[in-house]
Parts: sequence; C-alpha cells; structure tokens
Amino acid sequence: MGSFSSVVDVEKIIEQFAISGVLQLVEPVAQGRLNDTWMSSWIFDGRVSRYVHQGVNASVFPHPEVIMESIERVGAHLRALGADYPFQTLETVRTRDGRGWLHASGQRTLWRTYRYIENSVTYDATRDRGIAGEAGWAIGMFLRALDSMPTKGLQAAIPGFQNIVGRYEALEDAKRRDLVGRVKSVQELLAEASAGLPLAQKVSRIMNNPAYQRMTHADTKLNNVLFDRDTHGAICMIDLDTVMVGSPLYDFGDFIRMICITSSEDELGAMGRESVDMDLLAAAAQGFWRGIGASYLHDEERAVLADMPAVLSHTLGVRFLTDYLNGDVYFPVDSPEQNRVRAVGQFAVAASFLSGKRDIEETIERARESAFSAWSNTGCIV
Ligand code: GN1
Ligand code: MG
Repeated sequence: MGSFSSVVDVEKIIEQFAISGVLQLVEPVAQGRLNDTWMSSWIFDGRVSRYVHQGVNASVFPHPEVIMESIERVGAHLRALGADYPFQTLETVRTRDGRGWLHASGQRTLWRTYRYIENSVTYDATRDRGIAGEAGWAIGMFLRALDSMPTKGLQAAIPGFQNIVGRYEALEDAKRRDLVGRVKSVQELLAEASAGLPLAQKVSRIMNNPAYQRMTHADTKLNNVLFDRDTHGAICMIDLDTVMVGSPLYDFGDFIRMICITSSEDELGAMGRESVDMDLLAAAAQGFWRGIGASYLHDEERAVLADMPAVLSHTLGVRFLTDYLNGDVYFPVDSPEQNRVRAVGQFAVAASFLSGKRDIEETIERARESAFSAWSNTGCIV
C-alpha cells in the first residue's frame, strides 16, 4: 500500500531537499493507506544515511499546509518538554530553498522529508504483550504531553474527522446518490451499518463535550508507533497527519480496535468472527493508563472506554462502505470489492467487541488498578 508515484518522479522530488551526499537507492515503503511513502539511502563521508519521503494525498488532505503547521507545532511542543516526553520526534529536512515542504503538482501536491530513525521498526500486528504495553504507554504519554499545548489557531486537517455520527450521515448521502449503482447489492450490510448508530450517538455526546476536547493523534494504529528493533521499546509516534483537537476516546478506541485483533483489515472480511485477544487488551490498557496518568480522563469518559473499540471499528466499517458506494474515491483498492469486504470485516470486529463488553470493561478497570498500584509501589507520582 502507499506507492503511487514512479521512482523517476520521486527522485526528482527528493533532489530538491537539502540532503548531503550521493544518492544510492530510492524504494517504496508500505506505510499507511493514503499517502505515498518512499525511503532513500545516501552516502556522505563514507557513511550511509537514510530519509523518508512522503507525498501527501491531495484528495484526502485538500490543504496539506494545514497539516504541516499542526505537525510542526506538535513537534516543537513535545521537544520543549525535554525529559518529560521520553520519546523522539520526527526531524523534518528542509528543501534546498529553505522550506519545510515542497509543493508539487498532480495527486501529491505536498512532499515532505524526514530523517529516518535508524534501527527502528513498525508492526502491523502483534501477539506480544510487551509490545502492546509499550504502544499503549507511548499513545497515553503522547496525549498527556499534548494536553499542555496551546491550540489557538490550530485547524483540523480534515474537518469533521472525529464526528462519528457524521460518518453515518455520509453513508446515508452515498446511499441516496448511489453514484456507481452498488446500493442494491449491499442492502444487508447497510442495515448492519445503521445498527451502530445508537451507540455512536451515545458516545458522541461525551466526545463532543467542549470541556473534554483535547489534542489527539487521531490515527493510533499500532504501526504508527515506532519501536526500537533490539529493545522492542516504543521510541516515536509517527504519522501525525491527523493531529487535531478532538476526543482522547477516539484514540483509545482506534488503538484497541486494532491491537486486540491480530488479523489485518484486509484479511478480516473473509474470516468470519475474530475474537478479541484479552491478554493483549490487558497489556495495552495497562500501558495506556501508565502513559495517560490517573487523572487525565473525566469520569464520564472513563465510563464509556469499553464502548470505544466497537464504535471505532463500526465507524471504520461505515467509512469503507461509504467509499464503496462512492466508487472507491478515498481508500485505494486492489480489487473492486475490497472496500465492501473491509466493511464486512470491521462490522465483525465491532460485534466481537460488543459481545465481550463486560469482560472488556473489567479488564480495562483492572489494568488501571494494576498500572497505578505498580507505580505507587515504585514511588512514582500519578
Ligand atoms: C487511514 O492512511 P492511514 O493508513 O494512516 C485513515 C484512518 C483509518 C485507516 C484504516 C486520514 O489511515 O482514519 O483508520 O486508514 N486515515 C485518514 O486503515 O482517513
Ligand atoms: Mg494516517
């Protein structure tokens, strides 16, 4: 997923960034669904250095400079925290004429370059509780660290991105328009989609409370946490395209929906029911609590945490189905039915989370207790 441009085009783009040395290799990287990601290797003074280049998807992000401004503000805030934020941040490489990004034409109107963090690795899925805990910790710390960031003037990269009820409305619109004549073939799936609305409405009332709105990452998939290849410790949060003021419940739900289900989004639709891995949930939740601290979430937010993985999976299913009805204009596909199948997969995941809700709730609360008792035993202040 992710490589849309040709090597020749990308080389022309890369040359415009202020990188020293002789270019050795340019290759595509599978990272994310929407952007175009590449890596280059250079030799300078006899040493190899590597860089990551990303062309931002212009149809998803119509104002990519808004994203870059948010990313720069988030990075500056995190770096200013010093030892209070024990993770790395991505280092942007400027263009030869001193800009933070490059304007281009076509489907990728903005290109950016980061210095590659050596010896790092991402995981699309894991069965390792240590990795789940580290990811939860990194995501929790990210949220807590951004709580003190001034958000005045910050714009959301995609307005309405976390408006989950709005996702159901978009599906209704797509159904009414039936642009590519697919509605007739998905009647049952549409009924399944609408069944998620009441729960989405319930949690939305809490998510949208202005007093609870804070800086979020808004794409907390496991593969957006960078790990050290040797220690397996989390080292950096990446893919900050959607950093925006929103609800931390969104980040929790998106993280848990993905980490507790070990099959990929593209495998799920053909698999039937997938069970929620409760050991991974316990580890992920404990890490999350340790990162976010005892008092960051409001009681009302805490009370719906166990609903969030189901809500986020179901909403993603609604988004896939909407795109299927719109003719696959948002999520790139390799085959015509892929977005429909992805929706089937997400609805099945949501059903698994819903049926295990009581256990999930208890596990999240137990994780909270053990996170803070472990901490108080070691004398840390929470
Ligand atoms: C998209 O491009 P990527 O993989 O970072 C999407 C997320 C979805 C995800 C599903 C801006 O993220 O919201 O959860 O696909 N990002 C955007 O795989 O829509
Ligand atoms: Mg993303």
